[in-house]
Amino acid sequence: MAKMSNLKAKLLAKIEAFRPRITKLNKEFGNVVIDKVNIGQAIGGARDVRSLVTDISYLDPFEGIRFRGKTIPETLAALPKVPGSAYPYVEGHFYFLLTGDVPTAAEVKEVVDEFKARSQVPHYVYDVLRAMPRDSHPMTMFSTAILAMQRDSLFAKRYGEGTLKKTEMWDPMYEDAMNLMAKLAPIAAYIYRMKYKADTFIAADPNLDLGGNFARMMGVDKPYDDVARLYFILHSDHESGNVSAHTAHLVASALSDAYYAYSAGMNGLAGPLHGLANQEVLGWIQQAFKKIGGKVPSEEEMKKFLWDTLNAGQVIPGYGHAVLRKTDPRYTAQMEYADKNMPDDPYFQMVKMIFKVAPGVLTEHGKTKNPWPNVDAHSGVIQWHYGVREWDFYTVLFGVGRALGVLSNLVWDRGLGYAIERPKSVTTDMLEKWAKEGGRKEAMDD
Ligand code: NMX
Ligand code: MLT
Repeated sequence: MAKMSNLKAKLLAKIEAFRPRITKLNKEFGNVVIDKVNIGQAIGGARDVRSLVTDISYLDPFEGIRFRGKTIPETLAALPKVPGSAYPYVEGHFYFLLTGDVPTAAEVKEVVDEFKARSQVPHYVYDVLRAMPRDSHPMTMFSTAILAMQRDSLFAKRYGEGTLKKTEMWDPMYEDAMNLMAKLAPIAAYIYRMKYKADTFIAADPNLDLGGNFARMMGVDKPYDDVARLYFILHSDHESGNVSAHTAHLVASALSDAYYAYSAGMNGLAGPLHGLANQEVLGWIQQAFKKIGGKVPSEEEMKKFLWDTLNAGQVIPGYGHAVLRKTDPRYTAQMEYADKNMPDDPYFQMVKMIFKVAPGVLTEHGKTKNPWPNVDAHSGVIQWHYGVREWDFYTVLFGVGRALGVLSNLVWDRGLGYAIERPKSVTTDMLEKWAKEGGRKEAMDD
């Protein structure tokens, strides 16, 4: 049997130590109530219903995301840095999300080497991508490429052999997650160069880390390697209820493998209320810039543009959030980067101007529960600054980053043996009956 990597051995020990906690909670405390559901939540997208479990990240409405208990600044400070860069290895963040431990430099190196060994994208994936119409959305291409690789799933293969025990399922899921994680950045760069750079490709450099190689394969000079590292880490995880993570978890709960599950998650990320918002923000900012005469607008001009958008029945892209009730710390991290590295960029000035006026306008508008910016309000502007100007590619970047958290979750889902997801539905007649009666009797008796 091949020697287990440090990461895999650590993960096995952690999963085995964790399992009794889940078993005990389920068996001894399964009836303890942690939430209740009202009609508004049943109709309104299950908002705030506590019905998912993850230990990889937690989103506090007022503080924002913590990865394995650490805030974004704490995470960036704690993880080992790429030599010559102020930013951490993406590979180290993956180790951290998977295990909850900050890796040593040697532990990061092992993951860097492992990803390299697993990074060869099968040729048939390129054939599939090349057979697609060139005007297909890059998210369609990305999702298709991931799904195409399902034939190589070790989980599906082991499951098909009929001898895979429930307690062993994390192992082939881990192998699939590692194989997929190693290939996503090269696939994304391939799509970019095929679609927008006239089919010219740049080979990976075996001496570079994931972020460095992504910048190289995209054909974008420094400091885009740091932008890539920051971007992938910031987008990695946002607890389990967001559309992309939840979709992947749901699909994998049927014991579908990581390829099926992650591709499905990407189809959710491609929606404008979720990951596509980053492409929408840039288009909207540029529209404003052009309409106001090719300059950074005054506060009054910006206010008018915001009201015009709202009065046209559209949302302000990059603002609002289903859980957050303050400025997204992922927005703040990008703001700090831009303040340091591109303070005079006119679109960055626009982002700042929007931040000045949009919360007031949205509060006056009175609909959204959160008038503050989310991660997408900023990200496109940084990409544009460094020459990645094809907006419709931006969600693919989100997708590469999101894999870090989602794939970690899928490994733990199988490690802890989480059940197939199957919430209960009711009919509108039932809702109307319970509305008249002031609640469902059995639920009130509980
Ligand atoms: N501009 C205008 N109206 C808004 C906005 C906004 N940015 N955000 C929410 N609303 C409206 C929303 O459409 C809803 O209106 P209605 O009652 O007519 O349906 C009302 O405010 C209440 O919505 P909330 O409860 O505040 O938000 P919800 O949890 O339903 O949705 C978002 C969250 C993120 C989908 C929503 O805020 C939005 O559409 N934002 C703009 C798109 C965006 O930035 N998406 C990216 C989210 C982050 N990500 O990366 O995924
Ligand atoms: C995310 O990163 O997934 C978004 O902020 C959306 C969410 O958390 O619901």
